[in-house]
Amino acid sequence: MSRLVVVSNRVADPRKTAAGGLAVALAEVLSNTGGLWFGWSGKVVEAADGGLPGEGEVHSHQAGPVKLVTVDLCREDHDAFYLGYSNGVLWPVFHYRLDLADFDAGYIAGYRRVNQLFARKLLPLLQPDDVLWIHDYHLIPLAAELRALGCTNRIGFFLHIPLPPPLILAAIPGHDWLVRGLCSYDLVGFQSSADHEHFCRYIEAEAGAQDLGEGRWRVFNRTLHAGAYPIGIDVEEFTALADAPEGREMHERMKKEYSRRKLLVGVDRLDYSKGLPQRMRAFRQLLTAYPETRNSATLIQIASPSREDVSAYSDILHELESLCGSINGNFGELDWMPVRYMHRTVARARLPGLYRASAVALVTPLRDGMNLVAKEFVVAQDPLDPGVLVLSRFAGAAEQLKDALLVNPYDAEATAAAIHLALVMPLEERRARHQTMLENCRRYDVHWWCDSFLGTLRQAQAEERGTPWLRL
Ligand code: GDG
Repeated sequence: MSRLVVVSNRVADPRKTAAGGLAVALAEVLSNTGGLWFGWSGKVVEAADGGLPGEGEVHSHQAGPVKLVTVDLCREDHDAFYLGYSNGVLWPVFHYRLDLADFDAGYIAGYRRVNQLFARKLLPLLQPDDVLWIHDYHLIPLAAELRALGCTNRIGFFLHIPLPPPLILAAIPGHDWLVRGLCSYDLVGFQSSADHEHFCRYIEAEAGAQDLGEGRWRVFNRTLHAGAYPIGIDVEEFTALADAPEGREMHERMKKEYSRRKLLVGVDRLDYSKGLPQRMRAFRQLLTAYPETRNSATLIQIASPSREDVSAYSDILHELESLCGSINGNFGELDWMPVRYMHRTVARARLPGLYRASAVALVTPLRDGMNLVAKEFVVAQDPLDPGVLVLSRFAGAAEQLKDALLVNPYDAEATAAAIHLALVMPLEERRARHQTMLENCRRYDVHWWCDSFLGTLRQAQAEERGTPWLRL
């Protein structure tokens, strides 16, 4: 089988457990093919130390059967490519937040420069039969840049975040350039059928694409495959983590600590897309509208630090701290604090025990590509006495986990009512809902995701040899 080359902004050492299910799963596929993983090293080189735009030192090391190759970025490239265009334009707009986008005209040049740098450094490492799998919004133009240098390998792209409807996408200056970049791939994968639908509507309306059926499109004089490939978790890996001594110990400890109360849990990166202030308002509404929950329900909210050098993130941090403080101030008792909020990263080995000890999980993003926490919560439950998932209808996961209590996170009253329902739900109903969700998580796990995406990409390879390359 041809070798797999994965390219993503960040590269994780798959041998470290902190890497998470995605890294482990990708590493497994990479190991089978003796693969290569390429990305940014995470190192920023200052101009004073010789960091030049569009240049960067390459590092390479072997992690088991997988070769990890990374490249440094200079300060100017990092700021324009990573902070500016990726996280200041694409992240907010793709999460429907035009109000938070900073359309600084200088960012796009840095974005393009880094994609060209990646293409230049990656090309000499490629073998003729390699299949390339590029990940996420940082690297949308990479296929076109590789093609411009003469690369003829098959290249697939997976977007981990949502794709907004055409009219929101069209607000980005240069959106047509961006979508031409997407159309340079042989296969483009999305998290949900809603995102896939947005892509199809955009290319039909803005680029006159022709639907060839079965996920194939004729656009910009070439053939492209597109589809929904919802990402899953590594169920076996996560179950093993739950059964490991640290997982069990955490579960026992939390059960004991909260034996008199029901535990609600939220685990998120501290990001405005995750709906944390809205969640706190819904929890405050729960305590207000259902007084019996006072002194009997505790919310543990882990908000792991993320992108702290982007200003919208410090705003959300302050808003969240102030809301948690006021809920505890208004409702807290000497022996009960309603919210335990932690702005810290918790060791991955402790997450399954925390999930399992919780009666309810609050996964209420305003917009999310998929949301893996929802799936981790389901998989960590005791099937005989499972907790209830309260899930935003705006998470990609809502297309699959239909037996969660689906909520509109903007509606604090209705979300509070759903949380109350979750807290009092009879055992039989909890079991029935959990069973169907668990089956879904098992069936559509991370291995299914890899296999189905790569299966289509390899098939596209056989079908479309000779399709002309698109130049940006
Ligand atoms: C993007 C898309 C899509 C969180 N806090 C801690 C911690 N986590 C882990 C969770 C989970 C992962 O991080 C978060 O996954 P999500 O899916 O929620 O979200 P994003 O980071 O926004 O990722 C998203 C995903 O890509 C995959 O395609 O689902 O929609 O936005 O695994 O457990 N892990 C540890 N400590 C924490 O404090 N160890």
